[in-house]
Amino acid sequence: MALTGVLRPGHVQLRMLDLDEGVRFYRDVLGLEETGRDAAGRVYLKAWDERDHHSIVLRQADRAGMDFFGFKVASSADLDRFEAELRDDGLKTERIPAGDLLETGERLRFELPSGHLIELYAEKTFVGSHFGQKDPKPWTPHQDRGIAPMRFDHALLYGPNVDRVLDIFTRILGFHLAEYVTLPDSDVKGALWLCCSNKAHDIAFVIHPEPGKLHHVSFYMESIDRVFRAADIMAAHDIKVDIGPTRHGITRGGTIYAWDPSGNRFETFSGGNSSYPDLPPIAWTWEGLGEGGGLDVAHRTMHETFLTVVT
Ligand code: M3P
Ligand code: FE
Repeated sequence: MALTGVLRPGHVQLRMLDLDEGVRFYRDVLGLEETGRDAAGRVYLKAWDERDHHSIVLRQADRAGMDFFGFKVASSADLDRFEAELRDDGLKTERIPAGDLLETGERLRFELPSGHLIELYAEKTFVGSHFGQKDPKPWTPHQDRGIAPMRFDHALLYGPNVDRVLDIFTRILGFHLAEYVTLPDSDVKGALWLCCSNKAHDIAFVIHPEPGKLHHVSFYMESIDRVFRAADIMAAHDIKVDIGPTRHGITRGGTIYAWDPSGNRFETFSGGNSSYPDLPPIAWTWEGLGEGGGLDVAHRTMHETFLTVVT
């Protein structure tokens, strides 16, 4: 297998100020499918093209944001190997027993120097999609229910020590840097788009004084047409939109940034470039991010909310 070690983003747990309202949004407006509820009251959901048990976990809380981000790894031997390497690097790791998250094996958890909890796990129950695995049909009604993204795609996280985060992801976890932004009049990398696959990115970071912050969780749409359809559905449900529809120069993805009812930003994202570990990263200046259209190709400006509104 060419893809080894960390395979893909697997799940995020999000905090909802009103869980029922959050479930109505993620299930009925975004169009994810509810796959379970646990004894702690958490609600599990997946998108129509995802085949593992869940990708989004919602829980009731008194502040919004993200509890943790999990990546699926190829084998439990990878958990042992990454645990040893993370510890050698001075990071504290913790094992969370199988079954703590529904239908999920043991998780290896550590805190990044940016203040985010990252988890690695090797096992999650394969529940399949409505297409089935044999002679799949080309369409099922599930892919037209609500905004209906294909999958959870990535997250953009805000916090300090982005230089250490880059080192941990590239040297230990085997990611490559696809694109980055340097800070004004500086060659310090202040924003990173990191990949464990050959997608445009699997996780991204922007430097920020407060640790552990969420900028957005992103959902992959089949086409830019579906991003425009998402804009219609957002309007019909009075969902508050931040930016878009437009294109990001960085990743070249079609996008809308909008807010869920708890104030967590989410993105409907389509297309985007591809990346490979042998290619040098694409470099953006701070001016390139704003006036150069890195953030918003159509408007070529820095939106104030991009730097200030996080949960
Ligand atoms: C993304 C993202 C920016 C480009 C972003 C591309 C923020 O998919 O993470 O939103 O300049
Ligand atoms: Fe994004």
